[in-house]
Amino acid sequence: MTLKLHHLNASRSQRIVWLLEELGVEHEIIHHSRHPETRLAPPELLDIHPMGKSPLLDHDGVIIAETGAITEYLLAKFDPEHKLHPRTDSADYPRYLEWLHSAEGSVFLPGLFGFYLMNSDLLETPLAAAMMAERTKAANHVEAHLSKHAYFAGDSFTAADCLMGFQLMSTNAQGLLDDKPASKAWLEKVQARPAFQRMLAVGV
Ligand SMILES: N[C@@H](CCC(=O)N[C@@H](CS)C(=O)NCC(=O)O)C(=O)O
Repeated sequence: MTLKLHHLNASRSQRIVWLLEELGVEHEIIHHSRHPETRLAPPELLDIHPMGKSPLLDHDGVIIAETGAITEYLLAKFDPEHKLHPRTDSADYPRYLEWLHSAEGSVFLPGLFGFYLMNSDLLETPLAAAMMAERTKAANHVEAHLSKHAYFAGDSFTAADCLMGFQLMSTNAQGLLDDKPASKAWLEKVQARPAFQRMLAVGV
């Protein structure tokens, strides 16, 4: 069995590096570097998948793109004891699924749009203001949830925490968690995990 992750530096592919470390499954990381000016992925990723983006998982020659799909695939194959994902009959399952997909959906998209608007020098526009309002709404939603629950799916750490981690780390790096004590406390807690530290050692 061979399991390879095509990982792009400074990207949300680090969520899968972290998940692989949490799973403890043997794997290889293939590093790719962003173009220093455009910040785009190198063209060699286009030889692997038509979208040319990272993460890309290669399991025995089968290529899988999209973080949520890669996560569900890895858990189905390598987490038979459900240590990192609740069983479908668990009360935590609906919340788990919702956060797993929020990490690339409604909670994440306003920040991504904001990044594109900033790069295009369009921050002083009604669209940028609308995106900022959406981003604030999402950050408040995360904070309210983490004020009541230890982890995204409930009382236990799951893959949803790995996926939401990038969102909270980047929000924190921009100083936007300064008035969000529950989000900050969650971040400190998960950053102390050995698998998170191993992810950092891989080079994010
Ligand atoms: N929806 C995809 C997004 C993948 C994606 O956009 N990856 C970014 C890294 S954060 C990328 O490869 N960007 C470089 C490029 O588009 O050239 C997922 O969930 O994996």
